[in-house]
Amino acid sequence: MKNALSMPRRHMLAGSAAALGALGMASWSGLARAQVAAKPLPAYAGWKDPKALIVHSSSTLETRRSAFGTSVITPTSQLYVRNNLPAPDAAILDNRDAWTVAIEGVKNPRVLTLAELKTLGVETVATVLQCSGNGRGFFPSKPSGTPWSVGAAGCALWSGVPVRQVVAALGGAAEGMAYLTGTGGEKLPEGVDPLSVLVERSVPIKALEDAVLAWELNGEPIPLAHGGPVRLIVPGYQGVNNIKYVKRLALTREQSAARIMSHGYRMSPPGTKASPEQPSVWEMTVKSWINGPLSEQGPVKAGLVQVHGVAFGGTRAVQGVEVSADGGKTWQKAQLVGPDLGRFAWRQFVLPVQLAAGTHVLASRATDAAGNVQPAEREENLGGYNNTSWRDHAVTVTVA
Ligand SMILES: Nc1nc2c(c(=O)[nH]1)N[C@H]1C(S)=C(S)[C@@H](COP(=O)(O)O)O[C@H]1N2
Ligand SMILES: [Mo]
Repeated sequence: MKNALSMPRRHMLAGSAAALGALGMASWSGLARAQVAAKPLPAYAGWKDPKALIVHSSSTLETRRSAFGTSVITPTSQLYVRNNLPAPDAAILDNRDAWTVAIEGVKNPRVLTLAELKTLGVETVATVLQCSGNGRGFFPSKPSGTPWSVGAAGCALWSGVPVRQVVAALGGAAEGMAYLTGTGGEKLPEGVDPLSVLVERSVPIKALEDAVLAWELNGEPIPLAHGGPVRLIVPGYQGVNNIKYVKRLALTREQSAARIMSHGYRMSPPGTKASPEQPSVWEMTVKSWINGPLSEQGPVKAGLVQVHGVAFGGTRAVQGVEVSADGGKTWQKAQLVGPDLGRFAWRQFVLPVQLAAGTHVLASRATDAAGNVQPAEREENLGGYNNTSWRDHAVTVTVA
């Protein structure tokens, strides 16, 4: 857990560096932890489980590594939250069925209410939702943005109407469309260029085969924090493409001109400036990490332990996972456990290991159905996106 301390410390520095001036270094990290623990959940997410979450800010809540457990679905009360703009007023949930989504770029464009969308089809998909900045906290370059560890991710069930059925009901795609573009329903701050703040993202049009306009999350109407009344789910694609409180869904010729599309969320090589020619964060790539045992709840007992974690392949199924108990020198095949909820969901894996007293570095490395192996090293980039490095995600456990 090499970054467990650097995150709260950095977080605290932004807030109250002056207050610490009088304190000795010994109380530094203890106070940092206490302050983070004391940070309350924001009102729109006040129903969440505070013990399972790290509150980075009112718009960034991270699931604790120790909270992921060994079953497949992440409970909604523990799921991370990331908002680029303040969430809309909760009043938008007063009459969910009256919420409208403008469907454009089809032969017969229409504004449909949620009640009307519900007549067009139903499908449920299990998918990993992961912020492209998950793992940013492990970048030594300290990119700006939330220094997430592993918890800007979860695996959840989304239920709604397949986008392909909505498109078919409206006469099919108009000619020449290349992208599926979703627009968030937030109220934009005044006095700024709307394109500089609008949450609008485009994904390649092929994504509409699997995309869903969802109204339920894990069997309940989607809470405001997660994009209710209606959210665009693009299974296997990085979090930012899954537009919350979606107001417009368009098939478009070009990518959105919003800054979050043109310059934000690009894989910009170090030393460059973000620009539209660089790859956007679209499909996720193969990744895994260990969730237990962890030393954060105290020393692990010598003897047999069940090393467990999660693995996913973006739009591809997980083929297998290997676990190392010696920092990546030797690997053993782990067992996939729990129900297989389809290629977009994560798999839990486990490997029984005998651990002697001492310090051990546990790592996991997943392979997807196309044979892509999770890399040892992260791909350096300005924004700290798409960190899939198994080395960065290794955990150090102290066995007593
Ligand atoms: N309308 C809207 N959709 C959005 C966002 C947003 O700020 N507004 N944030 C995106 C980002 S960056 C992520 S990682 C996910 C987070 O989803 P969650 O808060 O449900 O975990 O939503 C995406 N969809
Ligand atoms: Mo994100």
